[in-house]
Amino acid sequence: ATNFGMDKALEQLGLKAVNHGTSTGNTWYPGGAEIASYSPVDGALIGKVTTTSKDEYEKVIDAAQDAFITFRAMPAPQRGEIVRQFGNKLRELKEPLGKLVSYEMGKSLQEGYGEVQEMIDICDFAVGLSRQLNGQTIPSERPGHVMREQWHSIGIVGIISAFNFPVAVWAWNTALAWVCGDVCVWKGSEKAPLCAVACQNIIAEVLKENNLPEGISCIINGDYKVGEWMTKDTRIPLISATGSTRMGRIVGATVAERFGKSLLELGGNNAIIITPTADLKVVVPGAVFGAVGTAGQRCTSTRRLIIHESVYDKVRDAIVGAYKQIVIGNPLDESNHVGPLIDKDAVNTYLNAIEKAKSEGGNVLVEGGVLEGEGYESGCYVKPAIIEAENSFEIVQHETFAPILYLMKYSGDVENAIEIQNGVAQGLSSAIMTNEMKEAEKFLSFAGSDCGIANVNIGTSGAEIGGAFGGEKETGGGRESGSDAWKVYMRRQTNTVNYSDELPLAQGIKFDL
Ligand code: UN1
Repeated sequence: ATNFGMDKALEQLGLKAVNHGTSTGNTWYPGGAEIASYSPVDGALIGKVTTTSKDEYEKVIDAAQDAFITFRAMPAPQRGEIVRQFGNKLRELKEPLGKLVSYEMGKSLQEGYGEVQEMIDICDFAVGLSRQLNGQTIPSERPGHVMREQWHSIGIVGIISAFNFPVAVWAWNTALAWVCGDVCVWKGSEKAPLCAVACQNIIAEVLKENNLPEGISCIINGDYKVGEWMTKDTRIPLISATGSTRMGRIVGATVAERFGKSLLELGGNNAIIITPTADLKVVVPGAVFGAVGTAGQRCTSTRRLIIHESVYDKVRDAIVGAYKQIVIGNPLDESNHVGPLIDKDAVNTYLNAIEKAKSEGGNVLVEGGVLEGEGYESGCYVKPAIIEAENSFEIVQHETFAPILYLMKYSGDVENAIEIQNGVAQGLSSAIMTNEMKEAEKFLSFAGSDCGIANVNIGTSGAEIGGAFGGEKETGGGRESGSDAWKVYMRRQTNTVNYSDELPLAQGIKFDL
């Protein structure tokens, strides 16, 4: 039994008390042990999902391999039509799916809907892309020759995703992979297994209505061992993995060992530089939403504010003042700003990080802590904290997936702030707040931010799907979503065609027989 009108949403999404966690589309496999999904919102059991056996995994991969042979032969715009229908189904089910995301993961309902909107947007993007998987022609140095580049489907794409975006990250990958002619096998997060089943139900209906074979969209469920079957599997040419740097290091090495390709989307340690000319009207909402949105559990969450000493007190007071307005509570109630963390382990990690920051000399400006009492029974609701810290603190160098914001000062030129901003191992998202054109351009230049995302006068989180999403250094280097990120889902082929009657060799080489 669930509260907050969730019963209806679960029914609309075809979810039951116990669900199969293994599927090749419209075929579902019974699986073994069950993973129970408890809501961090109220601690209630939402449902259970069975895990995939090795035997079933083999059946899934067989189905995917077979489906690939059919699917890659379908014209790309026709595959785009499938994705268009999928996007329409998502429009119809935005409310229940957004609610499930909010209830199973804990993010605010607005953000749950926002996540489904990202799925819809990437579908639209992919539909257009399905007519633009263009290669280029290249001038040949030889007479009577042409060179060109083609993009071919790659095969099975293995997707490993995290709890924090339990539906959108899958869609960023699948919508592109499908128009590219690939088939997908998805291991969703064990912390949000019902989201994966709900998504599979939606796409399965589209595939059935179009008489498409099993294997185009597959899900598997289980712990890291199930993920390892995929990362070691030479039948899967591309693994797209989103999660911690710790996980990515293992996945990247395993996939590289067998010469597979990996697209890694790992941790961030995102900062906003606040310069003397920064506009507080922009700074405060940007920094606060960045730090407390999704309870600080986005890869793009704002973790550090690097503030010029001349405006430090003013900015600090404004941010601390804004934190007093934050309402923490049931994320399904739209009057609350911040919901719970994903689980009690996350709560402990959050508490430990605050202790660590204090022991390293951090000065707490806004106290953290776990909320108790009515409405907070799940034990997962925490207070967003603000701590004055040094960039060199070990805990500041580390990504803690929780609403903890570190404040630090810089003096002198923007170069000093950029050095602090770049002085971490991660390189996902970054921002500068300034009205000085030269500062903004320096920040965006080759000598500026070293991150995959660099923004001016907007915060670090809330990227649109149209851009390539991802980052450098320990963030893993992968790019997904918009721009030309689709190319990683295809294999590139260079063609040279000779339409002359001679065989001139390249580089002017003569080879007379
Ligand atoms: C993530 O946290 O894994 O830019 C992705 C954002 C979202 C995506 C975050 N569009 O915050």
